[in-house]
Amino acid sequence: MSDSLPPGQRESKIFPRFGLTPFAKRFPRESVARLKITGAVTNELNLVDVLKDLPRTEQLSDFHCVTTWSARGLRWGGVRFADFYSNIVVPQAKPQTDATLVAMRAQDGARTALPLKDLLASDVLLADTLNGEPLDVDHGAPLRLVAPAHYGYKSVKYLSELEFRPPSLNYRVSGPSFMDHPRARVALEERGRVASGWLLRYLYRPLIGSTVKLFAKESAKYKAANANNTEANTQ
Ligand SMILES: Nc1nc2c(c(=O)[nH]1)N[C@H]1C(S)=C(S)[C@@H](COP(=O)(O)O)O[C@H]1N2
Ligand SMILES: [Mo]
Repeated sequence: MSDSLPPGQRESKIFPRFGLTPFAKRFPRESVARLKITGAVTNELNLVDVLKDLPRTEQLSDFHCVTTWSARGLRWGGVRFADFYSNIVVPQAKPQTDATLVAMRAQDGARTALPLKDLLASDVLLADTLNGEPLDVDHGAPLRLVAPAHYGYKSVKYLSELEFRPPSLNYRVSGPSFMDHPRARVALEERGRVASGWLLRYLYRPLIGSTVKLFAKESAKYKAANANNTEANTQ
């Protein structure tokens, strides 16, 4: 967190549920935090209750969506990715030394990647709480990545798989590949792969309002349907 916002960002008073429009209707299939560790590792892992027994931390950070809205001062709780990596991934999965890129996948089908060195930064978390409450489904329950120095699309919600791989740009991403910069650092305005960052500001900004509305509408529908199910189950 700092006083001024990164280039091209504007403060949003709310922290909206957000993403590429096809994802508005998609939700996690399960509420248990399971995480697969796959790829260039000696042992693939199928972890359940991922953060159990790991050192917990809380941090305040701003959240910057590539479309230019920023939510400020979010208090995330969870485990530092670096602690998860050194306590679980290294001893149990034994990644190969050239596995320096991590492809991330989510229960809703979202996918992106970050270099391992970016994930090992001290402000990158595997988070399961927000502002002192368990994560809501809107913001990524049961488990999400939080990488505040990178645009929001790297902070994968409903995280389900980490694939360790040798570096290459050929991993598949959620949307058109030009929209996914390999590092997407906010401070350098790395919004997309080809177009210059400042140009994308003007292309993305007009889409914010309708996207926020769509994501909120689908979330309300999903929550209403779930409330009915829960009622039916308890009768
Ligand atoms: N699984 C998943 N992760 C995702 C998205 C998504 O649609 N699905 N959207 C991304 C985008 S573009 C942003 S800005 C943030 C939004 O996080 P929020 O919905 O908690 O505000 O999540 C990112 N991670
Ligand atoms: Mo975003």
